[in-house]
Amino acid sequence: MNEAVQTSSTFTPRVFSGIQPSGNLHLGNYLGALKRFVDMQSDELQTLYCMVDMHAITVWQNPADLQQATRELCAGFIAAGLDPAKSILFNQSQVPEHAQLAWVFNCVARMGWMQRMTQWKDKAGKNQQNASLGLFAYPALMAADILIYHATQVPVGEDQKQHLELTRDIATKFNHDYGVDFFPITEPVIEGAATRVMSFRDGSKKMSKSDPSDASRINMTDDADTIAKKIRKAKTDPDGLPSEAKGLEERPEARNLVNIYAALADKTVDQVLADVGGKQFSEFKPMLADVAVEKLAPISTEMARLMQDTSEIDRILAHGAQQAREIASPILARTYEIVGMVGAGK
Ligand code: AQP
Repeated sequence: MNEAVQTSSTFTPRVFSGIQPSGNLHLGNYLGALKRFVDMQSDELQTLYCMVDMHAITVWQNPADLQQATRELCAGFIAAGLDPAKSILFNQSQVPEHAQLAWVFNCVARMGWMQRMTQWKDKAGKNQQNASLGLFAYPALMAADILIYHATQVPVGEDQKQHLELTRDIATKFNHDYGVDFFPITEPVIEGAATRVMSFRDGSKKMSKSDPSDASRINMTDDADTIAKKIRKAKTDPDGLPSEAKGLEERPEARNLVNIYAALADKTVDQVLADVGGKQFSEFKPMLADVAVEKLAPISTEMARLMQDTSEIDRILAHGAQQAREIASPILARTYEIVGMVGAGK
């Protein structure tokens, strides 16, 4: 047995999360995930952040675009404040243990569990027969991404809550089926004022990379003028801003803009409304544009600078993958051993 691997229910705290390199990073990814990744980076806690390129190919990706998006995402991670000396930054495909553990989890998870996933239903739409098998199995790979590191905490946006619950179900069933206490029951960390950033065009839809309307989102590569213009044109209602959060109920577009302001300004919604209650959107939108440009423009400038030297980005990713494999490899070996595979754990 591999003694280096923790097998008790008191797991050392460790953070893992990932983002797909499937297009431009947007404000939703930043506030729901990336900013939270940076907040959790600390000298006391091991943090692993991944460009999940294997998830990205569950829907068609042009190979050249995937390469560019993976490097750009890494540049975005660093520009937003992740430090390769403090956090392990890598792309998923360079750590084959993710796919290897995912196969074991494909044999633990049940078809019915996957069929209930709202992301599967949304992304496959009415044409499920034509969707990739990878898209269906996506949550088992996500469980492997997390559990291959025995990660105990996963910062994500609200939309990933169901996948995190499935990760917990897979860990529980594996532990139960094999009579072990091997995989931790991971906690989702869904915190902050903007855990679900909505589209600027429709307050009932989440801001997303795949929305055909560029005006629906702020991309992390947008310049200051574009950011200000998109905020100016964001859908709102005719009323002014309330002084208390309950005044935002039934007003999804207004609530979205206030949430974004609060998250960018590192304030609570109540603090923001205490300041801006009574103002019209014609006054509030320029305030929001100012804080958005102040926070986002330096990130996009730094991303562009980092992208001038992609060999340095590739070096950071290769080094991160090496560090990640040092953690993943003994956990995979022990998993194989538990499952009964001959030759494992040697
Ligand atoms: N609108 C959002 N608000 C808050 N958090 C969000 N996240 C995504 N959209 C929002 C969080 O970003 C992290 C990485 O997401 P992802 O790229 O891996 O996958 P996604 O959720 O599928 O992102 P998109 O933009 O919605 O992509 P498409 O359009 O391809 O579906 C996750 O933590 C997610 O919660």
